[in-house]
This record gives sequence, structure tokens and C-alpha cells, in this order.
Amino acid sequence: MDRYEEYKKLLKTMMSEYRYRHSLGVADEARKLAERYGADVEKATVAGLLHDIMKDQPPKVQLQTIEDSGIILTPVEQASQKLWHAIAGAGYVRMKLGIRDPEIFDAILYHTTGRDGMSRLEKVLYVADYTSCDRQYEGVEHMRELAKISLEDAMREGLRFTIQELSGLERTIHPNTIFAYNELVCDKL
Ligand code: DGI
Ligand code: FE
Ligand code: FE
Ligand code: FE
Repeated sequence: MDRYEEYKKLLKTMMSEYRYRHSLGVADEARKLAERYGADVEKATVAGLLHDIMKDQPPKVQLQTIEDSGIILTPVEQASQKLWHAIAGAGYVRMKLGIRDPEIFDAILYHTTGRDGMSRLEKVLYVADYTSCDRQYEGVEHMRELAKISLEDAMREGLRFTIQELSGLERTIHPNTIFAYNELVCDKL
């Protein structure tokens, strides 16, 4: 069995059918974007497959995985349960799957918030999460068009969308999300 098949088998035991299909969709999209924009195709596929590995795990398990990985949460992260799966996922992949590649770790870690100074691989995963074939939100076609033209344009649109949604709901916005957004809208930064 190849590496991808082993990961898929594991994913099936850890998540819903819906989330599993999303994971396959993001892996496929990340592979295509990596080919288009010159990121490492294998790393993009692995990061895409595994990025939401902790998403369907109970919050307690996510927190425990974060703790076991030696990662300390900031107050904003502690208060934002939706962010835990990305941090726990990065920890799990390093600790339990023995994937030591720091680029894959960072891509998974920052796939929800983004950050400033993102690598090509990080951007590829961030955008793939928005444009994968299973996504159905209003405006997804526009995002897919943008992703064909420019990774940065698609990132900016995704960040704008997230910030708008979160501020509309009066949810916390992670500082990394703001840093990523500012960097993309202002080339003086
Ligand atoms: O895991 P997915 O659903 O595939 O996508 P994701 O990892 O981007 O998670 C999206 C969720 O995370 C969505 O409900 C909004 C939330 N989120 C994204 N950025 C932030 C955030 N929540 C907070 N509190 N702060 C953020 O900056
Ligand atoms: Fe996610
Ligand atoms: Fe996302
Ligand atoms: Fe996802």
C-alpha cells in the first residue's frame, strides 16, 4: 500500500464521510495548485489530505493533542475552538505520523488563519481549502477563477471573506489573519 492509501485508511477511521470527501478534494486541488504555482506537489498532496485530520475529533481530544505536542495556545486561540483542529492537526501529523517536514507542519498549522510571510505551500493549502470540488458556498466559482489567475488574489479574497464573516458575527479574529490580510492589501508592508 502506498503512503497516500495508508493516510486515507487512517482518515476514514477519524472523520465523517463528508469530511473525508473534503480531505480528498483538498488534496486533489492542492496538487493541481502546486503544479500550477510551482510548490512541492507531493508535500501539497500530503498536507491537503491531512489538514483536517483532527476536525471531527472531540474538542477535549484536540486540546490534549495540542498539549502533548508541546504547543502553547495564546488567549485568542484558547477562546476560538474552530482554530484548534489546525493546531492539533499539525501536532498530530508530526507526533503520531512522524512527518517531520516543517513545511507540511506549517501548512497545516496555518491553514485556517493564514499568516504573514506565507510560503508557496502554505498559500496553496489555504486556497485549496476554499476551492476544492466539494465546496459549495456562494461565490465559490469566483474563487476558483481567481485561483487560476493568482494565488495571492485568491488568498486576499479568502481572507476578506473570513474577516467579514467573523466580524459580522462578533467573533474573535486571529492576529495572523489580520497580518496576512494587511500584507496582501498593502505592498508597503
Ligand atoms: O476546516 P475547514 O472547515 O475545511 O476550514 P477552516 O479550517 O478554514 O475552518 C473554517 C472555520 O474557522 C470557520 O468556521 C471560521 C473559522 N475561522 C477562520 N479564521 C478564524 C476563524 N475563527 C476565529 N475565531 N478566528 C479566525 O481568525
Ligand atoms: Fe480546517
Ligand atoms: Fe479554510
Ligand atoms: Fe478543510
